[in-house]
Amino acid sequence: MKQIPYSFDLNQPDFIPSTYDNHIKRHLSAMKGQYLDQQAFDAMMNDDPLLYEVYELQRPTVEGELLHGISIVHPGKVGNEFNMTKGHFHEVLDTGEIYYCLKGHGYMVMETPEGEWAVEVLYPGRVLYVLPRWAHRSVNISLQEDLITFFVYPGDAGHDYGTIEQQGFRKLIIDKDGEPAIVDNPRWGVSETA
Ligand code: S6P
Ligand code: ZN
Repeated sequence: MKQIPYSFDLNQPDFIPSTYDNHIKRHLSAMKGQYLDQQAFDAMMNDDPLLYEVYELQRPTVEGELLHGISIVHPGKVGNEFNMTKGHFHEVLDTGEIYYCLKGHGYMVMETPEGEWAVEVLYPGRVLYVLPRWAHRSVNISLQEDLITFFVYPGDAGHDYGTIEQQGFRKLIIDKDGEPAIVDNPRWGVSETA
């Protein structure tokens, strides 16, 4: 881990950081219970495709530090739902996060424990502020291009994946006649993994 200030490049077309410490790959098998179409999910599990990747610069997970890196959601669908990240609350719920979209076209699906929800559009040059308390999931609404975002959030934030794994998000993003549509998740709150 670097002990002096540093800089790095995010170059087109892939925007992979010129220096990084961790490369995380998430396959379909990491998303059990999150996609609505269970049959489509099971059929695709033979190949267990790579859905998204994260490149992280490692920093101490303490207050005052900023964790940062690149998230890449590959194009595709499971049933008629677009590829997406697992999504999470931060363990320290009162933690915000900034996303800057570098490439592609996506939605950030967000919700609070109190039942509010929001969807913001991501496209190159667009900055998104995820407020403290809001769970967040990136969805790639292009079937051709990667969705690539730069993220930064406080070092002590931590991640709570369990809540989303158990209850899902209130809203799903589906392909409706070639257009992305925001629909209610009929299984919201119903545990698939318990
Ligand atoms: C971390 C930040 C992103 C996500 C990444 C993958 O707080 O929100 O780095 O980790 O987009 O999503 P997920 O939900 O699998 O962590
Ligand atoms: Zn986050």
